[in-house]
Order: sequence, then structure tokens, then C-alpha cells
Amino acid sequence: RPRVLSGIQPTADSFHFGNYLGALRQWVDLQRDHEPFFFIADLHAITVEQDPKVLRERTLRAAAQLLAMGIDPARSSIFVQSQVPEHAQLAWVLNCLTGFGEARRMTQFKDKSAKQGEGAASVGLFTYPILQAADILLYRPHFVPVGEDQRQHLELTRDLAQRFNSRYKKTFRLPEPYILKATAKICDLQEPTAKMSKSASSPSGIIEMLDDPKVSAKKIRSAVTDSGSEIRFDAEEKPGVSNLLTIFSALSGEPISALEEQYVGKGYGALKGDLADLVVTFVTPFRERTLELLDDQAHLTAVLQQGAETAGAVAEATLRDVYQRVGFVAPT
Ligand code: AQP
Repeated sequence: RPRVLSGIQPTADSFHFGNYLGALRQWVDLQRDHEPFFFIADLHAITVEQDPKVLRERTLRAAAQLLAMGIDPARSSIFVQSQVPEHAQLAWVLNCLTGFGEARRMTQFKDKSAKQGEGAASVGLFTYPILQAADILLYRPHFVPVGEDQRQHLELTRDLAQRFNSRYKKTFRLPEPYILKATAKICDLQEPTAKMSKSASSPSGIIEMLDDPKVSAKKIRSAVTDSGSEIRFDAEEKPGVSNLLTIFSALSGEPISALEEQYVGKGYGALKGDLADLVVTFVTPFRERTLELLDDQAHLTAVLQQGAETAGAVAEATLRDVYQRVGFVAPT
């Protein structure tokens, strides 16, 4: 079975629809015929300041949400990144293979550091993509399911893998991004040309999976739409309607063309009303299940520990090869 690896940061109380439709839904589907490793990226989270108590809570909330959406610990290794120390250890080796200019070209760092102001961004935020390369390469996965915003980081990962392989010895597999075009970029409901994002979106532009379903329905009903009244997918001319159609199609499984037909002669209000109902039907049981899982923290920590053991065995073997090839003396 091909191996897949992906991670998500525990930096919000709830995942949002961009995370879910862009990446997490694929995680669930890929479990069927792949060997998956999924982790909660707490090391990445501290690249910006975090309250320790909140970080701990959000890490467990992330685990509960992953289980509630259908990640099955019997099929997938689900773990917390900081519990597998090889991630940070391999990151150091890869840091030493990365050019400063190469790291500086990463657009996510440029965007995020610009927001924080000159000089305020941490060195950790700068080397974030290199830690991400380590996360991936340790497991030698075939595919990495992510949203479009991660494509550049995946390219860096492949470059570093290739550089290590040619400088030392073939050690890493070159992973392929697994990006589903239709949902690769879910957009902000209020600003439908920008991606839905926990740090950039306004509260009314983002649908959180654990929001009160009534609030989510209201956000859909007040989403920005475009001039005209025709319901048609056209990302250039009609980004607002196109984003709603994308979300509708992803949740209902109906192709966008079928939705376009269904709404001929109907107004934006009808589309938004139906989508709001669909969202409520989807998030209500998800929310209940997550809250139930959060009530049993012993179960959650046990699942995470089991995942860390399975992942740790793979990571340890890869790091041993790396250290040996780099020229470190092995302990006896
Ligand atoms: N709007 C989106 N559309 C499609 N995919 C998305 N992802 C995030 N936003 C969208 C994908 O979600 C996964 C988890 O990414 P993360 O842990 O890095 O989350 P994030 O990037 O911190 O989420 P945000 O909201 O995008 O955070 P900020 O605002 O801090 O940048 C990834 O696979 C990502 O592609």
C-alpha cells in the first residue's frame, strides 16, 4: 500500500472548512487503500507565540476532531509531532542543507512575517518549511495530501530530498503532492478571492467545524455573492458563487454542473439557503462526536501514544540511516 503523510497545526479551537475540504477529507478517504501517518504539528504551532495551556487543549481538540471526522486509529497512525523527537533532529540536518536564499523565497514566510512586522518573526517561522520537509521525508511517503497553499513547501521538500540523496546516498523517496483541484483552495466567504484562513479571514468569512451550526448557517446566508443573478461556476467573474458551489459540491457529492442545472432560474438566496441546511446537517453530528471524544481524554492520549510508537519506529530507522550517511558516530 502506498504510504501517505500529512499534518495539521493545533493553532485554533476548531478546524475550518478550508482545512477540512482542502486536506482532511482526503485523509479520511486515503485510509482505505494507503498506509497513512497523520500528525498534529505542535512544533510548527510554536513558530508563533502560543499560550501553553491553550496549546495543550487545542492539541487534544485536534485529535478529537480527526477521530470524529473518521480517522481510524486501526488504519492510520495518528500522533503528536513533539512526541516523535526525530522530526526536530532531521530538521537540523536539513537546515544545514538549505540555502539561506532558498528559504527566503518561501512565499508563506514572506506573507506571515510581513504581517508581524520587520524583524518580529521568529527564526522558527523562517525555518518552518524545513521542519515540514523533515516531517515528510522521515516517513518516505509516496503522497502528501495538502491544499494548494502548501505546493511550494512540497517542492522544497523534494529539492532537499534530492540534494541529500545525491550528496550522500539515496535515502529519501521524492514525495508527490496530492492536491485535489476542485477543493485545493476554499475561499473566504466575505472575500472570495482570498483563501479561507484562520489568521487572515474575518470571523464572518470562515466556517469553523465546531461553531454553533446556527452561526455557520448564518455565515453562509450572508456570504458575499457577485453582481448578476445567474448561478454558474466562474472563478474569475463570479468568485463568491463559485466558492459556494465548490463547498456545496464537496459536501453533497453532486457535480457542480448538476448544481448549475438545478438552480437555473433560481436566485442566490435559494442556493445559500440550501447550502446553509447542508452545512448544518454536516456539522451537527460532527460537533457532537467531537465533544463526546473530548470527554474521554484518557482514550485520546492513549490513541496518540500508540500512534507515536508506530510512527517513532519508522522515524527512528530513517534517522539512523541519515546520521550514518552524514558521518555521525553511532552510540554503541
Ligand atoms: N482555504 C483553504 N483551502 C484549502 N486547503 C486549505 N488548507 C488550509 N486552508 C485551506 C489546508 O489545510 C491543511 C492544514 O494546514 P495548516 O495546519 O498549515 O493550517 P493552516 O495553514 O495554519 O490553516 P490556515 O487557516 O491556512 O492558517 P493560517 O491562516 O495561519 O495560514 C493544509 O494541508 C492546508 O493546505
